[in-house]
Amino acid sequence: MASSTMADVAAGIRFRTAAYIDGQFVPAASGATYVTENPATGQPLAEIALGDERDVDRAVTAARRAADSGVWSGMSPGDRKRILVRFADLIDEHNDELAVTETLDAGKPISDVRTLDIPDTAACIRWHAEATDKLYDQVAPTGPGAVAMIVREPVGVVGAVIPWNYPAQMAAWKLGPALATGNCVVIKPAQQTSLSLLRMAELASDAGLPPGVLNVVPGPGDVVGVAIARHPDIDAVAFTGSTEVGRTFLHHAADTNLKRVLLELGGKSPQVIMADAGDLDRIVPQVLNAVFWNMGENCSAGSRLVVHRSRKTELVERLVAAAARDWIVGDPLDESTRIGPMITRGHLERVLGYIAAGRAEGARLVTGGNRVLEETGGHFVAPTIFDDATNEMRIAREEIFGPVLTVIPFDTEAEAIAIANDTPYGLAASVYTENVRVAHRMARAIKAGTVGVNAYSEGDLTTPFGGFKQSGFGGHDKSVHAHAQYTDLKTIWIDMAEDDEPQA
Ligand code: TAP
Repeated sequence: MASSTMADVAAGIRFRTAAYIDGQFVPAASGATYVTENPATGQPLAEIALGDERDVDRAVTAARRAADSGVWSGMSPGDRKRILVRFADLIDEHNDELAVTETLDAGKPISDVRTLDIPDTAACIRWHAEATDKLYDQVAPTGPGAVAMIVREPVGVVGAVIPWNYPAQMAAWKLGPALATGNCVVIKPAQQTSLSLLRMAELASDAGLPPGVLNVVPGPGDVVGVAIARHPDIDAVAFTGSTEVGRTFLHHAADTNLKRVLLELGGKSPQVIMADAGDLDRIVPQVLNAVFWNMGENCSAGSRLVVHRSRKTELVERLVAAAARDWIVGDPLDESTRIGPMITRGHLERVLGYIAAGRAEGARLVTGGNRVLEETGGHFVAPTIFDDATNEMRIAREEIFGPVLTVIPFDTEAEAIAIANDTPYGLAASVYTENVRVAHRMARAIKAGTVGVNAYSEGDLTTPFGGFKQSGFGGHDKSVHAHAQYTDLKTIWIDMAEDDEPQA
C-alpha cells in the first residue's frame, strides 16, 4: 500500500502534458496526443502532446533566436549562475511532487526517488551552475609580439535525447553543463516518462531562465529523436540510451551538418570478487545494490558477478538470503518497496525472455526467475540470480536492463581480467580485494569508464561518467569535463607588435 502522505501528494498533482517551447506550454503542431501508463498498475496515467518534426523545428527556431540574441550566452556568468542555482532550489522545494511524478510515471521506488534522484537532480544543476563563474579561459605562451587567448564559447543550440530509467536525473546531466556554459537546449524525454522534465522546464522558467533557452519536445524517438539528430540548426547532440540507437546519431550527423555527437550508451558491467575480498557483510549489500538498484534498469548495473571459485558458494548463499530479505518487490509508492515494476509490459517480457534463455543455456537459477504481483496489473519481476554461468551465455553478454544477476566463477587474476573485459561494453566495473596492489592493477587493467574499488560506484558530481568501447562515444556527463564538450575552443590572436617589429 502507498503511504497516505505520498498518496495525498499523488492525488494533488496536476501534470504538465503539453510541449514546452519558447517559454510556453503548447499543444503539438498536429494537435495529436498519446496516453502513458502507470507501470505499477497498467492503468492510463497522462495524455501527452505527441510532438513531430514541426515541433522540433519550432523549438529549434526559438532556441536559435535565444542563442543569437545573447540573452543567455551574453549574460554575465554570475547572473547565469544565480538563475540556475534558483532552478536547483526550486527542484528541491518541489521534491515530493517531482518524486511522486517520477514514481507514477516510471515505477521507480519512492524511497529512492525522494532521497536520491530528485535531490541529485537539483545537486547536479547546482554543481554546474556554481562552476559557471569559476572556470577560466587561457592565455597562450606566445612571445611579446602577440597576445593569444584560448577561449571557450557555447556551441549554440544543443539537442538532447534521454531515456526513461532516470528521467529527471538524466535531464539534469545534460541540462546542467549545457545551460551553465551558455547554450540553449531542445530536449526530448523518453516517450514513457515526459512528466518530470516538463514540470522542471516550468520551474526553470520560474527561476528566471529566458524564453527559448530550454525547450522540451515530447514524442516518439523515431520521429522527434530523429528530427533532433538531423536538424541542420542544432550544433551538438547529447544522447543517453541504447548502443543500437546511439550509433544512428553518428549516421545522422554525418549525413547532415556534422553536429557534435555525444553518446552515453549501454553496459554489461562486471563486479569482480577476488579470493581475498573483505567482509561479506559489507560486500553483499554492495553487490545487490549494483544489480537490483532501479530494478536493474540502470546502464551501469553490475550485472555480471565474476567471483573467485573459493568464495563463490558462501557468497551466493548470502546473496540469495539478502535478496529475499532486503529487496522487497511491491507498489513503488510504498516507502518499504525497493523493486518496482519494469517500465512496460514489453520490457517485462524481454526480461522474462532473458531469464528463459539463462535456464535454457544451463545456468543454475538460485532465486527469482518469475513474474510476481500479476494481480496488480503491474509489470513486476522477482529479483533473480543465476549461478554457474559462463561468460558466453546470452545472460552474460547482452544488456538485460532488469534485476538479473549472472554469477561466473574464475580461478586466476588473469582469468578474472579476461572475463571482465570480454564484452563489447565498457561503462563501469567494481573490484573487491583487501590488497591495494591487486586493486590498483585490476582497476587499471579493466577497460571501463568508472571502476569502483571495494564499492559499487558511479563516482559523484566531481567525476566524469562515460563509457569505453561501445558504451560511449565522445562524451562524458558530470564534472568540468562535461562543460568542455558543450563549448567550442576559439583562438583569438592579437597582434601586439610595435610598428616595424616582426610578430612573435
Ligand atoms: P533507447 O531505445 O535507446 O531510447 C533512448 C532515447 O532515444 C528515448 O528518448 C527514445 O525515444 C529515443 N529513441 C528511440 N529510438 C530512436 C531513434 N531511432 N532515433 C532517435 N532517438 C530514438 O533506450 P531506452 O530503452 O530508453 O533506455 C535503455 C538503454 O539506455 C539501455 O541500453 C541503457 O544501458 C542505456 N542507458 C545508458 C545510460 C548511460 S549514462 N550510459 C544511462 C541510462 C540508460 P522513445 O522513448 O520514443 O523510444
